[in-house]
Amino acid sequence: MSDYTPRPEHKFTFGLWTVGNPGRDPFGEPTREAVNPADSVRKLGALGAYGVNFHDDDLVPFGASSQERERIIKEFHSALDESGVKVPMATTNLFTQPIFKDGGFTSSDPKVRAFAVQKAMRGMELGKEFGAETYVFWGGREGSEVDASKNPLDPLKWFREALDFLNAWQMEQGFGYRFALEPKPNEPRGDIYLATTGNMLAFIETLAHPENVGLNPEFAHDTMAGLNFVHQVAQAMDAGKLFHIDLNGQKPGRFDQDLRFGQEDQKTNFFLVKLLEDNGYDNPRHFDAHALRTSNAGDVWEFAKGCMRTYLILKEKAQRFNEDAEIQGIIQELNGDTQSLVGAYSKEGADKLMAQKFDVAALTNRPLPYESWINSSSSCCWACVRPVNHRGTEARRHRER
Ligand code: DIG
Ligand code: MN
Ligand code: MN
Repeated sequence: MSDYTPRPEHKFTFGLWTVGNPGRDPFGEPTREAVNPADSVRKLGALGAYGVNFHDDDLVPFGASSQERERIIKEFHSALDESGVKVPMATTNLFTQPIFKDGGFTSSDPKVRAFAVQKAMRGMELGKEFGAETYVFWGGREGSEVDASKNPLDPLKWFREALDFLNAWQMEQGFGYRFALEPKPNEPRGDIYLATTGNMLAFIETLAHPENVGLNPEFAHDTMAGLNFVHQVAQAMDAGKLFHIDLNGQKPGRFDQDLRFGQEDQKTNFFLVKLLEDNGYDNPRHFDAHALRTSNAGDVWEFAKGCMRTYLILKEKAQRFNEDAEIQGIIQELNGDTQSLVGAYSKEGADKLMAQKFDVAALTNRPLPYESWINSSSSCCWACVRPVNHRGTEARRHRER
């Protein structure tokens, strides 16, 4: 029997806002009691999680007194020390308070923009209090419903100004943060600026210090945009910018469901885990997901266990995929010719390429046995990719194979 027990070395992390989500939604009141951040830390530690992340307001409520802030910080430190749970990432809530109703960094009001930058500075100080190394920026309110309201170039200019200021400041403070920008196409705004991983990658290169600014792509967000999330993550990885990742479940064409990792598109989840593990991704596997509103307090921790267990099952399936002789035989047939006939430019290479003769008919008719895959004895690998243990005859068939 495989061991799907999460351990800190797996680097699974959860936001306080995930396991602490009280079940409120736009159409309904909370279905669960609020969870004390220190209790979340202890329970996540007991489940084998590596870390916990927070928005500033998740830990220290907006407007809390300095005495309350000190008490909370002391209690949180104790829980972290007792459990060994780390704080790899922190971020700022620039989306709940009404002041940000028309944006924080991209508000048309310069005082609101300045207040948002100040709040982010204080959030960075709080994150550094607990050793956070990555600072995420998700612009939940950085968008519009009325494009007549502002020149679309201004929000980009204002967002850049905020990030360049905050990066220069945190460098001067010696915080050593890496910034991870998180795209989303819409919700809660009608449209959100810098909507996808590709938009963010291009935007990063316009910043004063792009070197320590990368991506925090989220499974649900690029999926909402109708994109192949694995391809998005691969491009961030190719650019050396996959600083963090938000894992969850999502049906295409729906609002941001933030479902348990593996609850929906397990095939894409499989290829995502395969991409991360095959390429040595070594940053946190962050579950930015919520238990269903129907879950009671106990079921929330089953949700947390399910996120981590799914990842470990898919990680094992990816290893089996890579070791399966029949699957690798098909891949060899498809991709066996690994040479490059173009390569780095040279005059000789160009002359040779111009003179080369190609057998277009043969190249056109080369077999691409994608369909044969499903009929191979390994085809049940798609079945056994499902993050569940097979029962009865299916289990025996898998064991005997
Ligand atoms: C939403 O997907 C956002 C917020 O939860 C948070 O700012 C960020 C970090 O995971 N994801
Ligand atoms: Mn989301
Ligand atoms: Mn997220």
